Amino acid sequence: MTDCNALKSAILRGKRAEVKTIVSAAIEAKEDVNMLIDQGMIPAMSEIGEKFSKGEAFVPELLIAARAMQTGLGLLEPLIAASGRQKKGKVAIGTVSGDLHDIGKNLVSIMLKGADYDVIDLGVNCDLAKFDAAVAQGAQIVACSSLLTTTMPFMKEVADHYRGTDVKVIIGGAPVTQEYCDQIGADGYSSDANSAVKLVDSLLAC
Ligand code: B1M
Repeated sequence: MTDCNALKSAILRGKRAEVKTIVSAAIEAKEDVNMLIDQGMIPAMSEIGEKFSKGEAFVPELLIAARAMQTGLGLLEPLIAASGRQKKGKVAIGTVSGDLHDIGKNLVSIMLKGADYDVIDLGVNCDLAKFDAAVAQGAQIVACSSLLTTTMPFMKEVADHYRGTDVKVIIGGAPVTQEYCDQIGADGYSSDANSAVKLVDSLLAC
C-alpha cells in the first residue's frame, strides 16, 4: 500500500526521482490512482500554497514542488486515460490568456480522459484563436482554468464569444466561484476535477 504521506513529502521537497519511484511502485501494484492524487498530490500543493500565502515559501519552492507533481501526474496519465471504449464527447481545456498555472488544469484534463472523454489540452495562456481551433476539431465544450484574479476576466470574453452557439463554456480554478460563473454567463462552474467530470456529463447528458 502506497504511503501517501511519503508521496506528499517528496512533492513538497521537489524530489522528482522519489516521486517517480513511489508512483511507479503504486502503478506496478495496481493501486487506486485517485488515492495517490487525492491523498498525496493535492494535499502537497495545498500545503505549499498555504506556506506561500503566509510568506513561508517562495516562487522557486512552488516551482520545484509543481515539477515534482507533474512528474507523478505524467506517469499516472496513461493509466487513467487508458480506455478502449467509445469516447463520450470532445472537450477542449486550457488555462486562459496571461495565466501559466497548469497543475489544476492538468488534473481536470486527466480526470476527463479517465472518464472517457476525448480531451484537447491546449496548455496555458490560451487565447480565443486556440479555443476556436479546438472547436473546429469538434470540441463541444470549452473548459477554462484560471488561477489569477487578473486573468479571470478573460473567461467572460470566452463566454461572450461562444454565447448563442452550440459550444458550452465551463470554468474553474481556485479564485473562480459559482457566483462569478453566473455573473459572466458561463454554462457551468466546478470547484474540482471530479466535479468537472460530473458537470461535463450533465451538459452532454451522458
Ligand atoms: Co502562482 N499564484 N503565481 N504559481 N500559485 C497562486 C494562484 C496564488 C493564489 C498564490 C498566493 O498568493 N497565495 C497567487 C494568485 C493571487 C491572485 O490572483 N489573487 C499566485 C501568484 C500571484 C503567482 C505569480 C503572479 C507569482 C509571481 O510571479 N510573483 C505567478 C503568475 C505567473 C502567471 O501565471 N502569469 C505565479 C507563478 C506560479 C508558479 C509558476 C511558481 C507555480 C505554477 C506552476 C504550474 O502550474 N505549472 C505557482 C503555484 C504552484 C501556485 C499555487 C501555490 C498552487 C496552484 C496549484 O497548482 N494548486 C497557488 C496558491 C494556491 O492555489 N493556494 C498560486 C493545486 C491545484 C491542484 O489546484 O489549480 O486550484 P487548482 O485546481 C483545482 C481546482 O481549482 C479545479 O480543479 C483542480 C483540482 O481539483 N480547477 C478546475 C482548476 N482548473 C479548473 C478548470 C475547470 C474546472 C475545475 O474547468 C471547468
